Amino acid sequence: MAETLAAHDVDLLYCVPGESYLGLTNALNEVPSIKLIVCRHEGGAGFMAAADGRMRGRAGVCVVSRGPGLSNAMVSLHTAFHDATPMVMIVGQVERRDFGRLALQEQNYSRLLSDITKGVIEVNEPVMASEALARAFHLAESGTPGPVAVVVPEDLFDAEVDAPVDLPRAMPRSGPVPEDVDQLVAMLAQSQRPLVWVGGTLRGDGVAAELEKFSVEWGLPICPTHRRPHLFASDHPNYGGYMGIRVPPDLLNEMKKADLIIALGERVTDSVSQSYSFPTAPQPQIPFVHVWPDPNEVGRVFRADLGMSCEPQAVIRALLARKAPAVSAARRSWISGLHAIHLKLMEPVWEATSDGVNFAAVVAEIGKHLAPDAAVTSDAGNFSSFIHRYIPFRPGQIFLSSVVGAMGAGTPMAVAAALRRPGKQAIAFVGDGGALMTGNELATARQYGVNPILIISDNGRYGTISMHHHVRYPGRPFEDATRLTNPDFAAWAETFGAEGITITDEGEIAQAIGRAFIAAKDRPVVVHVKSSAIQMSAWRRYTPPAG
Ligand SMILES: Cc1ncc(C[n+]2csc(CCOP(=O)(O)OP(=O)(O)O)c2C)c(N)n1
Repeated sequence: MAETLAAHDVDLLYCVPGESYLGLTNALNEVPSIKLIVCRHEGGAGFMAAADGRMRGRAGVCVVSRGPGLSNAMVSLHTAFHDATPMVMIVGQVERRDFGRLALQEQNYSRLLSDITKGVIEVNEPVMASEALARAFHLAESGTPGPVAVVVPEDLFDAEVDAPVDLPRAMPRSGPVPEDVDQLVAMLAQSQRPLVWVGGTLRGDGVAAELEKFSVEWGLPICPTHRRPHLFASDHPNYGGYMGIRVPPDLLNEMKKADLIIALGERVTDSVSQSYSFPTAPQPQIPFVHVWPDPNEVGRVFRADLGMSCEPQAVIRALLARKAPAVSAARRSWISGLHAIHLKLMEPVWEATSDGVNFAAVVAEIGKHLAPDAAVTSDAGNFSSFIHRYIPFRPGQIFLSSVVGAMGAGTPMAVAAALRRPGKQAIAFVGDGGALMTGNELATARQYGVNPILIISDNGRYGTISMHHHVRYPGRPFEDATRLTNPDFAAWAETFGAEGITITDEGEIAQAIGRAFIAAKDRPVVVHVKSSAIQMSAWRRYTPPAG
């Protein structure tokens, strides 16, 4: 199995050790090309593997023990499944002779993981182990990418077999059929106001440059979707706005004047479709083209006018091979109108806050320090709205997060980014809630000598939930359901051997953030920001009732 992993180019293997797979860690002694990264919680290990899968476009790999280990890791499988991220999770199972006896930590993984994996492969014959892993990689990476679990009984790891290592299988890539390209060309020719949404399965060598060329030659506004802001340069004149959760009304109202939506490699979830209202599900109110590398996904929720089950990059290439019509004046003004709204929304202006730092000011300052190849990760929470509003992302940078909104992803994903991209910036944004869910992976960063920067927005509560409470039950008290008593996060950081920095006032931001980037040259950094709770998000403020 160790050799099969190496044959699949696995070089980092995330784990929390377990007695159920000792045979594998023992065998890894003989495969030095694989580095084992021992984490502090299986949720952290799983999020690191998911981040690795997204960065490489190949399955990230995680090994966990049965029962409690796998249960801890499930949050990452859920994330990878929804996010269409390739991932392989190896699970050490009870010995074969004990199957079904409810032996220590035994679980039925085919049942348990059926809704959060693409497949569960149970290996019961040693001779099948290599083949099972090769199949798992293939399943994880092909079609709609996703997580696959490989369940291996403890005794099987020690069995001697004479079986060849199963090699990686050729990845089938599908292109568009010519008739569909003709139809798309005709739809584009008729459209005055198209929108192109780009999402997570838009991938492949050179895709950023091709997308840029496509947008210019065909006169198209490009809108990165929820949590994919790095797919198109925010300052490019064809950038048509960020299609995230709750698009601000000024931008959304303009977007709704579109007469064609082309979703390229975007599933079009409720987050992106503004709760299935744009486009409306199941019947889109405007012509809708859906491109996704899997026929089971195209047409699953929306009745697309044109459904193309192929690689989104192949569609871009097919259109670049055709002659684009001249870009009309109407089209130009549509694109520049959208872009102007986008620029206006991104302007670095914010109101003063009296109960702590406006997190907008911190995020905008970090944006100034980001290298062209920086990795930025985000946990789930309202603080992330500032990232999408105030950081002008561009290709070359990478943004990692749980698109399905799992708290706890931000810190481990930054550790994984720092491990995968040595010497490059890795910045995690987390809330005070998420910070203590997986912040312990700072120890993993220390252990392996990588230096992510964690920016913790401490507003003293699970702020997102406060906001939802406030919106849904106006006038009703909600503080007790969401308030948090927090540690001194800078002091907490120091106990890991990280640099701890605290920001309590806007006047301190520039100096503190500058110091953070310098300190990260030789150790991890935690910046504890005492954030305003009144500034609930980048778009919404709250006025607490008197008294
Ligand atoms: C693992 C997990 N548990 C619970 C939730 C529900 N949830 C979404 S946002 C949020 C609060 C986040 O609080 P914090 O990290 O402090 O960030 P803030 O919203 O205050 O900016 C919660 C509890 C979730 N998304 N993921």
